[in-house]
Amino acid sequence: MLGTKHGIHNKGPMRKRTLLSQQLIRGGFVLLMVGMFLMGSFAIAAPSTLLITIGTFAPYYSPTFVHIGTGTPISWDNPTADLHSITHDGCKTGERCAFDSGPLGPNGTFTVQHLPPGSYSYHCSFHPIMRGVLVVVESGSSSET
Ligand SMILES: [Cu+2]
Repeated sequence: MLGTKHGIHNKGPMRKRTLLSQQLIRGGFVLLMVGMFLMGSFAIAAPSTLLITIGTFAPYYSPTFVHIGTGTPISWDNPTADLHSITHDGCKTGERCAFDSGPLGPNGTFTVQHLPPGSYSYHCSFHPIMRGVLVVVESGSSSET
């Protein structure tokens, strides 16, 4: 009998405690979801390739100016019907040649990886009017303009 009474008396606080823990669990779940979402988007942003599209008209390299963190690969797509190249200016001036795609045909893609930090201006050897700039910084962040 005493046990049953105890049981009844405990029901009130027990239920409150259960509700509180349910709310805590729900709150924690929401935080977990937000955390997973943020981590997911960072995970996608860091290693994904930055794509530059070659065009027949200005801006010939789009985006023309790219500010990128080390470790992010950069790819150029050539959807035009012409041959183009992605040639670091250093290859022409006799300085260090950081990258040169050579002739890149229609639907061709050229990818550069593991560029050391620095500023790289580049051009198209077929159409010197086509110019672009890569700025590589020591970080995982990247942006484009
Ligand atoms: Cu070109």
